[in-house]
Amino acid sequence: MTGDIKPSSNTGKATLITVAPTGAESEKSRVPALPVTLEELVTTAKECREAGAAVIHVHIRDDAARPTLDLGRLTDTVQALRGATDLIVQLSTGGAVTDSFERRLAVLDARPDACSLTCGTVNFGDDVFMNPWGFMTELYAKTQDLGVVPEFELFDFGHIAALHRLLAELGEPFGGHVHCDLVMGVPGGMPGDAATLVAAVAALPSGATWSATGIGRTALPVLFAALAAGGHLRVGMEDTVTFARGRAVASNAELVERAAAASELAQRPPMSPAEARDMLGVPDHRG
Ligand code: KMH
Ligand code: ZN
Repeated sequence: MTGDIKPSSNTGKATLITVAPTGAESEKSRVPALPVTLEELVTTAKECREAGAAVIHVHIRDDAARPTLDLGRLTDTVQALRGATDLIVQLSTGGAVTDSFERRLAVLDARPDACSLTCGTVNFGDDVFMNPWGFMTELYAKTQDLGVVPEFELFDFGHIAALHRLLAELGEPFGGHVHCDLVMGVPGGMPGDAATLVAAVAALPSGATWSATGIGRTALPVLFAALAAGGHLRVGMEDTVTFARGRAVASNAELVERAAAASELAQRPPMSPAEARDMLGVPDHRG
């Protein structure tokens, strides 16, 4: 199962920065800076593009700021983000832990550039984030049919084994390139530390590129470990709402700015969306 990708294989290359601005877990009433309306999301997207992001990982909310997978809203969101920025628009197919498989599959009908695809079930705090094999394969086949580029979300080592099986049984993804995101530090998933990151990267499929994100207080250790190991970065208020001890995140843009500054220090400056499309095999559907 162990791939031959080297932890340093991206060294010297630009850094892909993905912003995950909203998520499904934080409440607007507790986190006022969270972008929940379409207008707030578009403003956030423009600021984050300016700060160095190339991909936006999108969860949306309803009029009461609750997570929703309403197809009309998702379609409008894809169009609005495409109209306002050149970011790669990646819709979440994870949704909230309460969302049905049917609604999660239907997300692709909003025709995003890309989508998340989680490679297994994981304990998720007090909840369970369900991704059984049958759902994974149906979702993957639908990405291939509709021409949506999947990003493989890996919360634990078993997910890496499931990714190998998925590729072996269903073939390569649309776009021809495998890109993974290590989601670390979820209570119930793999820990967010350097040793775990290096071990996970060593197990990825040969030729895959990868990003990493650390949830909560693992955000910075994972960010620095990912840069040191030659990986790419995901940051945003989906994953952390604390900028430093005792100081709330003021905006998604400041998280992207911090990631971009760290990338510059590592001499791997942020990648443009056009460069990211080339690396990930994502067509440009704008006009
Ligand atoms: N909200 C989590 C239950 C994804 O976007 O694909 C799932 C999640 C993963 O955020
Ligand atoms: Zn998500």
